[in-house]
Formats: sequence, C-alpha cells, structure tokens
Amino acid sequence: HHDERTFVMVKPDGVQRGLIGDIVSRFEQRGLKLVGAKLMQIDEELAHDHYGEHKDKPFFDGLVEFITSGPVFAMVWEGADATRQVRGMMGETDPADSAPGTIRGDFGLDLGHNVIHGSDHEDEGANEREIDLFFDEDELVDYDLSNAVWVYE
Ligand code: DAT
Ligand code: MG
Repeated sequence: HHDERTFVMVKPDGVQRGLIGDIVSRFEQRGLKLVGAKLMQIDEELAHDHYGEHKDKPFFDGLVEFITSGPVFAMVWEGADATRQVRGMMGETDPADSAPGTIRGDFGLDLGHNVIHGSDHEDEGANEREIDLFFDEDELVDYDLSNAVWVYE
C-alpha cells in the first residue's frame, strides 16, 4: 500500500529560517506525494490538543509558547510507510543526537528549536488524529502522482 498518510509541520523556527522549501523538497525527492499544505498560526487551544501527551512534562509550557510563537507550515504527505520514513528523515528528537543528512541533523543544534514535527510512528493513530486536528477533509487533495510508476516497482 502506497497510501499511508502522515502529518508533518515545519515549526516556527524553520519557517523564520527559510527552511520550508528545502524541507518540502526533501520529501518530494524521496517520492512522497503532497496531499495537503498550508501556512497557519497555531493558537493556544490547538497547541494543547496537539501536544496533549506532553501536558504533564516540565517543558510543556515552553513548548506551547514556542509552537504558537509564529506561523507553522502544516503538511500531509502520502506514500509507502510514510510515517516511519518521514521520522527517519527528521532524525532524533534532539538535533544534537541527529545524524547529518537528517533534517534536524542538518538544521538544528537545540532540542527546543528542532525545526520540524512529524507524527509518531510508534503511536498507532497519531497520524489520523493529527491530520484531523489540522486539516478539513476538503483541504486534502486526491490525485495520482505521475512519477509513482518510477518510485514504486
Ligand atoms: P518528537 O518531536 O521527536 O516527536 P516528542 O514528541 O517527545 O518529540 O516531544 C515533542 C517536542 O517537545 C519535541 O520536538 C521538542 C520538545 N521536547 C521534547 N523533549 C523535551 C525536553 N526534554 N526538553 C525540552 N523540550 C523537549
Ligand atoms: Mg512526538
């Protein structure tokens, strides 16, 4: 199945640093299909919903403040094993532990400003939950990507 969808977003630091294009380009080049994207401002309520799993952690307030501090670029990417593949391309949570070649390993130095979010592939249902949280159904586009016959055997 090539139709797994995953939620990804460039965080406020990545937007301000002009990294949207590079990040989108990486996923395009990998062969994933972009099915939705928008520049948006996250409000307090959405931040709490999105990061609910971390609400009891000491870094939660700072995380909410950061993610609401400027626009984010929210995306949905589709493809074979998309969630796990995107997580691999992102690197580790801490950019300092992330290999060169990964997004966090190429663009980040600090845990609090790690450039990108992607749904957790170990959390069953995180994808769907986050896509629903950020996108209306009519914001996701169904289409065939003509290069798919070359990406997939
Ligand atoms: P990830 O974004 O890799 O899925 P996560 O879900 O564990 O990581 O945490 C969400 C975000 O919270 C993460 O991107 C950066 C921030 N964060 C995580 N652990 C932190 C910590 N110990 N101190 C400060 N910020 C942290
Ligand atoms: Mg996470």
